[in-house]
Amino acid sequence: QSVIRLEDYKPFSHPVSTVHLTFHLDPEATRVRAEIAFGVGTGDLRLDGVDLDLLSATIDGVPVTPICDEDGLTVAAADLPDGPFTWVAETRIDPARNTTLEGLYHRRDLFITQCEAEGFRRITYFPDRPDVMAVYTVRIEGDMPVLLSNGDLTGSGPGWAEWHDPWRKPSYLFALVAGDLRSVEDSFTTMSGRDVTLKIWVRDGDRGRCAYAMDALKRAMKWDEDTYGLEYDLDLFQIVAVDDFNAGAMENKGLNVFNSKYVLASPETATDADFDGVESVIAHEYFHNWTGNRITCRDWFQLSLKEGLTVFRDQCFSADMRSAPVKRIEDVLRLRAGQFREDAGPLAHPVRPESYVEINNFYTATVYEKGAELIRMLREIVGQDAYDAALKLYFERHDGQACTIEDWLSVFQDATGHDLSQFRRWYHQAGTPRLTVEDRFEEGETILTFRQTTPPTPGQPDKQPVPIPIRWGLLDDKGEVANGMFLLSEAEQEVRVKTAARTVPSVLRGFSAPVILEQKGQPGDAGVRLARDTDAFNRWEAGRTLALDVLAGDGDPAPWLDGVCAVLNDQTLDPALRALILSLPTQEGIAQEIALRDETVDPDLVHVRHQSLEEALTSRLGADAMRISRAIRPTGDYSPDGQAPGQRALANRLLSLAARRETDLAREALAQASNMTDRLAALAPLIRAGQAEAELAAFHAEWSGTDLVIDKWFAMQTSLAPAHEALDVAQRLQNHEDFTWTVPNRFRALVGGLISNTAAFHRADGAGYVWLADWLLKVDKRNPMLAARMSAAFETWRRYDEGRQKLILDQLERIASADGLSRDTGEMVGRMRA
Ligand code: B3K
Ligand code: ZN
Repeated sequence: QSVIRLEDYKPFSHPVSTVHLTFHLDPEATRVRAEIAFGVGTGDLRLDGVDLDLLSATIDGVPVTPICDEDGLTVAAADLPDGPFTWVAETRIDPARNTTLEGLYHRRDLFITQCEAEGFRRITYFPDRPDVMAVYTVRIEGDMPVLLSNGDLTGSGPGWAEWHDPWRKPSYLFALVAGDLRSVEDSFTTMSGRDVTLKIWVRDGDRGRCAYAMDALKRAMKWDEDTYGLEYDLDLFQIVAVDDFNAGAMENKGLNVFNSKYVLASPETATDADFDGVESVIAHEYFHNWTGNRITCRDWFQLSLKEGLTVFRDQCFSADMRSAPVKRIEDVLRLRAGQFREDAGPLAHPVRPESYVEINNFYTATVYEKGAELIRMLREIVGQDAYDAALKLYFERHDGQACTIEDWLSVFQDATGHDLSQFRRWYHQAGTPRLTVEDRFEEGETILTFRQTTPPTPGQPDKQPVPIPIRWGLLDDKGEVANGMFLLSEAEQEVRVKTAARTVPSVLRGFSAPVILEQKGQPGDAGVRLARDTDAFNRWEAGRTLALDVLAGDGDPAPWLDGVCAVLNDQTLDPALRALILSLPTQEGIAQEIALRDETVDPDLVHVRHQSLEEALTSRLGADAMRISRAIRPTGDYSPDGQAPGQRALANRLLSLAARRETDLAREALAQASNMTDRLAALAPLIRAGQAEAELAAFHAEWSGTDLVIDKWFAMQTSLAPAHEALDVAQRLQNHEDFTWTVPNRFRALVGGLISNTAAFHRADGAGYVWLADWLLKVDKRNPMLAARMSAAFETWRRYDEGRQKLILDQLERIASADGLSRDTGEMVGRMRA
């Protein structure tokens, strides 16, 4: 496998100014004419191209015969004019047989493109790299009512349309969508008074489920103006929802393409979490217009330049739209579940990687979520005003450019005067730093001693200290006596605070840095924080600490039970926060904690402990669970905004506990449920108890044909079925007539659902591993990106006992030695086995 290295970066040989594309759309034989204006350059002309039939090529009108190979073509320098020249090539492609869902593909009568990272080379020969930017004009010919591309519509007639995007862009932001689509229209007036037409394109029949996405889009546009002073820069902004998509969505200039999961939502079909997802993905893709499109990446090693920053921006947006502490807790849960897990295993890599085989394998939790944490820390270190000044300078200095993370850090240094040389390590060092804190009280002072280490990761045996912003507070029995922010930059440092007596430290408030905190306090400290920390995040964190003492060790459940019951009854606390505090860590979270303690993870034991703590909480609450659940459940019309989702979350958490004893309570709740959130919450205990047959059949009958809901029907069964039955359930469902493994959403629902059912996937006999490997081998032949991504289910193999380790390694080896394995999956499996 050939390795691409950051150190080998060279600018492209020839500048490009304009690109004119003409598409004659045909499912099996689309012809693409590309006219590219090249400027004066040096050396051969090397263009990327994959799975293309070259029909003709000319340079300044004179036919040329380039040397073609598997990845592209070369025109020797000797055959190129001295001055600028125009390249025209005609290629033929087969969108119907393109099963990779990269480039131009044809599914269910729609033509769809996905060009990031390297899909454009499946459309025509081109320098398919983000630092080659050009102005695109596109003509589409095809017998379909809707023919879309980037920018503004400049002309159209029956069977054709022409588009022009005035903004220079890299090829990965090119998009085309064609087919029978309907739109929902709205408009937005920008801060400078320009009217922007907004269109969301969906299939006939789906227009009724676009209102929330449209509303989120308008709120995101306004927020970016208010918060960053950034205005939209075209007269038209379009979103297309498609059912066959590998990613969540794509920020193509002026024409975002979305997985329909992040557009279509109604109270009957989408849960509160789905509404949240729509809001944040709509915002994320819209925010990319500045952080990604106007300022893009020089090369794919810089991916976090746009992704980390854009995730951070969408997190802040969502925090402003709803409860900020609750959003922070959700973001940290996600960070730990995906990124801490990745950082602790064989796939660990820095936020700015140094090499890759297949770039699609680096659209990871580390590049996205840890990348966002780094921006958050920068803001923490320099302060909000300096952060604002730095962002202002970033857009002034780099608008229209393809940049590096170094450029970004230089802007921060120049704008704020902070020396960020040590901060760079955060981008280059993989692994999650461990932070320990010890406290002592001496002569009228509370002394906090902080220490940091970062464990070795693949290719990086030795680590240097990183700057860790630590927000802290000190609590006594009346409340908070002091607080502050400390920047730990050395391996060990102390903070001294004058206090009258010993206080209880609350450190890393708001999760001010993406580290694993080990707190060597006194018994009872966590209970104090859970009861009265002024920082909501650390109240939640204290509950989690107490729960993990029971779940990952042999701690006494009483402090956790006492603490969370007190919280439950605190009417002054946001119900959403109470619901989070009342929830146990996931089995994945427990496994991570056990692994951190250098103990072997036994998935069956984790499952048993998880169940018994749920049981203990159920007993403790007794009749209170249903009483409070009923009292807090919102009545009246469903709204995904405001207090209602938090109230539902708490009501449903309590229902899940109460229904452990009495499944009839879940049946009753199901009968009364009037929205998808409540329905799924009521179904879950029945599925867990293996008593949902009739209910699942009724659910299926009601929603047959509504793909996103049928996805849920598959996912809830494989993810919630009792561990010893779940694999059988999955094997039965994969023969269901609605199961189409070639549709990524459906595949992820069933297979991803089973993987998330940890005790089932990690069955001691290895049947779960064999089953997944069979699927990966099958999917890899069609859609390598999807298979490669799913293969990360195996990344935790070192956590388990020798028996399971061997069973997983056997499957990894079997995959690695399969004929015709893709570069994508080959790289993943190779890294996991290394
Ligand atoms: N930039 C796209 C992701 C593309 C995935 C390519 N494998 C969506 C996003 O991050 O906004
Ligand atoms: Zn993104």
